[in-house]
Parts: sequence; C-alpha cells; structure tokens
Amino acid sequence: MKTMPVFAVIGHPNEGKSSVVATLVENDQIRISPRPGETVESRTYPVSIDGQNVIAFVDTPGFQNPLQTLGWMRKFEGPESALLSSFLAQFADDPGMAHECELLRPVWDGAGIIYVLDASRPLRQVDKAEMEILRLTGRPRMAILNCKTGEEEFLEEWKAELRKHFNMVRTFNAVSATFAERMRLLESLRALEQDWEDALGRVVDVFARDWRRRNAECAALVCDFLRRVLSMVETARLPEPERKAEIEAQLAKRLEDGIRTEEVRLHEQVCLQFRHDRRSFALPEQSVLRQDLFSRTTWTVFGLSRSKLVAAAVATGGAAGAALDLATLGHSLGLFAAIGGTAAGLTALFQGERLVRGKVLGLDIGQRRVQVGPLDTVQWIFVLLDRFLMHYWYVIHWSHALRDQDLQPIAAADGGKLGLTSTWNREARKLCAEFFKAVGAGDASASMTIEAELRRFLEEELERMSRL
Ligand SMILES: Nc1nc2c(ncn2[C@@H]2O[C@H](COP(=O)(O)OP(=O)(O)OP(=O)(O)O)[C@@H](O)[C@H]2O)c(=O)[nH]1
Ligand SMILES: [Mg+2]
Repeated sequence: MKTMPVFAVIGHPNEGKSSVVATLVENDQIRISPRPGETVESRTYPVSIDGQNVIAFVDTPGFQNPLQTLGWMRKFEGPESALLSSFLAQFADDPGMAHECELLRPVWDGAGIIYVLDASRPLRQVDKAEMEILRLTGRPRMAILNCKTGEEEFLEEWKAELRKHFNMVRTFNAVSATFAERMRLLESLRALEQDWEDALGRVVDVFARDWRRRNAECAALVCDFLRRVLSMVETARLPEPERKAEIEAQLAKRLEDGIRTEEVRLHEQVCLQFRHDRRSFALPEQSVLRQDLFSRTTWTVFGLSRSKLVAAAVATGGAAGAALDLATLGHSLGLFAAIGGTAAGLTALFQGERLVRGKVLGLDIGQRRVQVGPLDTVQWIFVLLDRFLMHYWYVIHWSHALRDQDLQPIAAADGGKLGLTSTWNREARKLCAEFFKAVGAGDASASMTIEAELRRFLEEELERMSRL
C-alpha cells in the first residue's frame, strides 16, 4: 500500500507557515503569532475524514541559519541520497541549527515540500539560500505565494527566482482562502508527485464529499430550526381580562427568548460543522448579525427592499453594521448596493410592528388562556433564513488562520437588498412561504413534504455559495 501523502510546510520565520497549515487542516488551535520564531518544533497534523487519516501537513519552524546550511550542503562530498541524513547526524546537537534539523527531518522522512513565502516584500540573499537548500533535497516541492499585504511590486522577481527551484508555484492566501481555493491547491499537489497522484485524487474527492455532507447537514439543521421556531407558542391562564396586555407581554418575551436561544444553537451547530471553535469564531464587529433578532434593525434590514432601504437611509448604528455586511458580502454574492444617505427614518419604517401577537383562547369565564405565537408574518421565514445564510457565509469564510482580525470588506457591487433570499426566484420564495404556512397551520403531512423540498433547495444553495 502506498503511504499517505505528507507535506512539510517550510519557509522563512513569520511568513505564514502555521497559518497555511491551520487553514488546510482546519485547526483553530495551531499557534500563529506576529512574533517571528513562534513555531520551534515540527508537528504533524493529519486530516482525518470518517476516522481515516487521508493526508498530513507538517508545521515547521522557520529557517534559522540558511547560509551556513547551504554552505555545508555544497561542500558535502558523500552520495546525494545521504545528504539529509548526514546533515541531521552532524548537527543533531547544535543549537544554532536546531530549526534546520527540525524542518529537514520530515523531508528526510519522505514528506513533499510546500515552501511558503511572503511575496509582498523584496527577495533577499537568504531567500535564495533557502530555496537552494530545498532544491538540493530532491523532494517534490511547490512554492506558495502568501502575499500578506497585497503588495505586488516584487511578485515577478519572486516568480522568476522560484521557477528555478520549484516544480510548481501557486498563489494561496492563508487568511482569505475559500473552500474552492483550498481544493485547487490540493488538485495542484496531485501533479507534484506521481506516486501520490491517486491518493491525492482520493483526498480531493473525499474533501468535496465531506463538504457536501456539511452543507447537507446545515440544510437539515436550518429546516429543523425553522419548523420548531415557526410553530413555537407560549400560553398562560388569563385570570382577569384586564391583565391580558401584561400577560401577553410576558409571554411574548418568553417566546422571543426561546427563539433567540434556538437561533444561537443553530449558529453554533453550523460553526461545529466547519470545525470552528466557538471561542475563536467571531462575526465582524459591525455586522448586522450582531443585532438582536427582534430588533428594529434586523427587521428593517432584512425585511425591506433595497429601494426602501436606500430611501430610508442609515440612521442607527445597527444599520451602519448593515453597511459593513453589504460591503463584505455584497460583492461576492453579487448582491446589494452600499447604503447611502444620512436621513433619519429606518426606524420610522418599523412602525411599531408587533413581532408576535397574542390571542385569547377559550370562552368560559375563568378558563381563558392567552396564547402568543406562532410568528404570524411570512416575512419571518425570510428574516430567519437570511440571518442563517449570512452567518453561514461568514463561517465558511472565516479562515482557521484568521485570528483577531476582521474580514476585509471588499467593494460592494450594485444590486438588490440585504438578504440573499431576495435574489431567489419566485418558486423558491413560494416554497418558503408554503412551508411557513404549513408549519403555522400545524399541517404535519404537508409541512414534511415541503420541508424535504426546501432542504434539497437549501443544500444546493449552500453548495453554490461555497463555490463563489
Ligand atoms: N495580512 C496577512 N497576515 C498574515 C497572512 N498569513 C499570515 N499572516 C500573519 O503573519 C504572522 C505570522 O504568521 P504565522 O503563520 O505564525 O507564521 P509562521 O511562518 O508560522 O511563523 P514562525 O512560526 O514564527 O516561523 C501572523 O501574525 C499572521 O496572522 C496573510 O496572508 N495576510
Ligand atoms: Mg509557525
């Protein structure tokens, strides 16, 4: 049986090696730091799918002494095949070469090489020495250009040099890499070493299948959430008719709390699907998703058409958060326009909308009950779905290498309103509305059939979003 493909991620200190590994193996626990020299020992991180390790990446410390190492290698007179073992034997106890020993050991063990470099800075002599060391190992090797600042002035110079030393050169940004970009990187590793071609082909298939499974799971989770939330009611006895308003308010609060809790749980479950630690994943500071589900801002932002939204303009801090989401997500999803204007007025459009209404049940005196819920405006299913989709989008774009940094907002495209559901076709929106109606009416058999259809639709929609 051929061995599992293993790649050592190697490079100069602080270029983003650990960030690349964290993203590829989806591990939030790998230590990443702005301080050079954070990683001091090599550590192997296997990717396990269905309990099987399919590929592994080794995080290594940065080069410490590349000029001396290269000098020694050039003078080495033994057979090429003994170069690494002789180096490791000779410098095993030399603290000045500890990093070189750590990073070359996995290569000697048979790992392929992924060389990570920050191409937004100029090329120096030590970089050339590092590249030459890696070439002398004779192992299959790829270079990854991780442009930390986005500066491209030195890119061509880097590429020209890299071509001399590497079988392949690719751009891959650890912090912003999407699922599709990760897949492309794995695809290109296939061409690197024939012995691993089949194994890496399987890895790519397994990754794609696993992603589809996650999307299917998320679609099932949100359908389950909607079914429960849209049928939620709170009831209580009504001892005296004049206490109706007071009891109704208490029940409405209970209902809202229950729905909020369900939504938090849904969002946590989505995070888990993508192996994000709840403590490390965070929404951008200004995101409208940070607004309470039952706030005016949420209702206004997700519930209004773009023209109304722009007409109403941005008045509240919460709506400014919507502007960030527009800028961050809009471009990629092909949605939304940036909200302009300053006039007050968003809240006016809310018009004191009753979020949940109460009704009195039962006729006999002393037997009356007040019921609050279920949510009675069809708009709710779209608000809930839009919040879910926006959260999903942030989760899949939250890199495992992204720590304490906000997503970089990108230029907004012109388009519709702040909600993906508004871009769905009529049939899809009708399906949602029918589901809302069937669940609210307590029609179990109709809602089951519609739910299956809605789930399939959402699964495809999540797949589509993953590939944007
Ligand atoms: N802006 C930006 N910062 C990055 C990128 N990749 C890494 N960084 C940052 O660069 C710093 C170093 O990243 P690490 O992944 O720890 O680098 P390393 O190569 O493992 O560093 P050592 O272990 O010290 O050799 C961290 O502050 C990262 O957040 C990137 O693509 N863009
Ligand atoms: Mg590191």
